[in-house]
Amino acid sequence: MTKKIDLVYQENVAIISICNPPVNALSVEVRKELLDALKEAEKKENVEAIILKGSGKTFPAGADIKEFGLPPQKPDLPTINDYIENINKPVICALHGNTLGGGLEIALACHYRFAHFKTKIGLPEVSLGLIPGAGGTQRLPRLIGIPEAYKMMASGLPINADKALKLGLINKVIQDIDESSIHFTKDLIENNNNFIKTKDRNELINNANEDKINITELKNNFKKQYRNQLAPQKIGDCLEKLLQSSFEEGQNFERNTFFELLKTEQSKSYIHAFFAERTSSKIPEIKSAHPRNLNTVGVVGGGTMGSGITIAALNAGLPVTMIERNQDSLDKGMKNLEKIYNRDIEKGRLSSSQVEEIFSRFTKTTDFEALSSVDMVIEAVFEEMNVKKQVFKILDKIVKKGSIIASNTSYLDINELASVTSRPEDVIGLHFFSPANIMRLLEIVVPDKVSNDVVATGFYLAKLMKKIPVRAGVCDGFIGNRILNKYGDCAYFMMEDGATPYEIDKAIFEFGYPMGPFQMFDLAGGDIGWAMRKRLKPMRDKNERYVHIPDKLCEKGWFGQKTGRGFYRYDKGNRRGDEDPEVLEIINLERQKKSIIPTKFSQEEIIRRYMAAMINEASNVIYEKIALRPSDVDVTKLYGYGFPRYRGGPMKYADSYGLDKILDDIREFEKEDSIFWKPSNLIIELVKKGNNFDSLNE
Ligand code: 3H9
Repeated sequence: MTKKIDLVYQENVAIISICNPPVNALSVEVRKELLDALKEAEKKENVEAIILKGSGKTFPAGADIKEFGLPPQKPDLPTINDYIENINKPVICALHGNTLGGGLEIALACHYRFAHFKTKIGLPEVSLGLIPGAGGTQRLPRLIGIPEAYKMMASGLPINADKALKLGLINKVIQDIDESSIHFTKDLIENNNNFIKTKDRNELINNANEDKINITELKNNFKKQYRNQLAPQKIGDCLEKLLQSSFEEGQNFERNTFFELLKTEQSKSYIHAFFAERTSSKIPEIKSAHPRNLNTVGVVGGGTMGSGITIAALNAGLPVTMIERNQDSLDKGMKNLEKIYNRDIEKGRLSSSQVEEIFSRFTKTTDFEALSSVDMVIEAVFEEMNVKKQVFKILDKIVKKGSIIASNTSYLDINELASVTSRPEDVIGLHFFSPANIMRLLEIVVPDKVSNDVVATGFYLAKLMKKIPVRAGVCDGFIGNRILNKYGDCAYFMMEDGATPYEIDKAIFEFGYPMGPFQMFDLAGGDIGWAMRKRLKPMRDKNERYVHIPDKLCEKGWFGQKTGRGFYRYDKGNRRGDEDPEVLEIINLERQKKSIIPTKFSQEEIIRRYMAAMINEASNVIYEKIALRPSDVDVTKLYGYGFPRYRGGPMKYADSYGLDKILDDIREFEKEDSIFWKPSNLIIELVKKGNNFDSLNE
């Protein structure tokens, strides 16, 4: 086994490097060897100081998440941190890369902390449903005070080295890890510097009462901000303990709380999401092919989607040519871009010179010929097969051999689009989500004849754009929208059967979504769903249940937020929307027409049906190999549709709820409507075998 720790001596300084690529996670081997190295360096008489650093790209980015859930193995991290803190020689850590979680907790126990100017420093345990479990909640506030420490731990967001210096978290920002840390360590030795252990720094804690720090109030604020999440509240409990007891008692309390959280469904779901999003780019095509050259991109369309895609490509460092059919549309596209970049400048996200550089890579024209030499064209024109086919025919004639022709369609058949070109092997679907410059999900839709290197290029583009790619097969709506249509229908059925749109939205919001389905329909624009329903009408089984209410609203021109009315009223720019009695009247009329006697739906019942519809269709999507694995469905729903991350995604939720119970629910609803609620074969098979969705994630 390769060594995880490297110990070298440079005159009177011991240098310990942690080598466990890719992120130097603190696995049991690392911990064992680290403790041995610390003991050895401590014992050496001529050693006057110890430097601790990470080799390669980073200081440790945390505990080894793969070990969570396995029986704990000694030595544990708190023991190592206590050991470091109690060494009688100065222990200095030289931080770089991503100093996160357990990595930062080691640093907090050291006597001095130097950080390379590019270091990111944070305690992201909340993003795994956990709290820092190796002294972080007790040491960080002793260095930077309770409010700042609570903010860092509850948000999980890293700070940069300058901010860390300002807060008092580190002692020095350095330019070079090796030279500067040795140089400053020698300074410390020469000046015979006395250090104070972090656990003994009680000044900020003792001042907490004087400073009127109210942890209950902070906890309440975070309760609102991090709705339904356990860990931010538990961090507050640890901070209360910090004020009431000794360091050791505080640390024990923290440790117990950490293990308590590790057992929760929330933490398991978060950890599932962590690995799911790193698995989605592991696809068969990449094993056998390399990406094609991707140095220039063309975008056809300057509307909302086209502009968003253009910005995503520009921000990824690519030169982009935007095409529109006339000057007027081109000017509108340009305005879209300027609006977003001006906001970036206003908010300090980009400087004027950065934006200038970005625009120097941007070309706009109405002449398709300008695309002749680009490596990839992404079509983002009106969502209508014939319009897209026209564009594809033109592109086929113009773009050079070997260029990739991609469509941003969110529903349409990419095989059909590919068939109008002379090179279906170059055609792929790249389904961006709106706003495309912000939303991280990218469905990469793989038609029958596309070549593997084109698929690999799609995944490469996602990486350049820092997006989360998910491989999808061709079907109406691919993974995300196909499933959305089913639970959207389920929401319509509940509305027609007796629940108001507002009751349904409230239930879904409380389940953890940022908004309910009717708020989402209003935000996206009712006309989009309406167009899709009209397109699918000829294919619809006459016996299928169909709810006319959304069409009735569309017939009135009520398309949601953009028209001021939809399922909600948006008077005078009110974007939250008010309940609308006229909508309730329309619903009532429709119920009367169909002789439906309204029934009451509890929140629990709404969730039960909504989730069953979602999971059943998701299961079909996996069964038909539209999604490669259940975790890809989870990633799609987490990143594109607002599924609460602390529930891990619909497939993880199904496993937690019990697949047999899901099947029971579906069979119960099947008695009302055997077409809509036909149980998925995959669920039936899995339940028969006593398996769950996770068994298919390998
Ligand atoms: C903690 O520390 C608890 C303590 O308070 C208490 C303990 C008692 N473990 O993300 P990437 C893998 S909780 C195991 O693509 P990047 C990852 O799966 C932890 N594996 O790289 C991937 O594997 P693969 C607190 C890990 O450069 C590969 O490394 N820390 C871990 O885009 C590359 O990862 C965190 O929550 C890990 N800790 O981003 C930080 N981290 O190639 C978690 C990564 O097989 N990590 N892997 O798919 C991150 O946020 C990002 O990895 C990081 C680098 C920003 C560091």
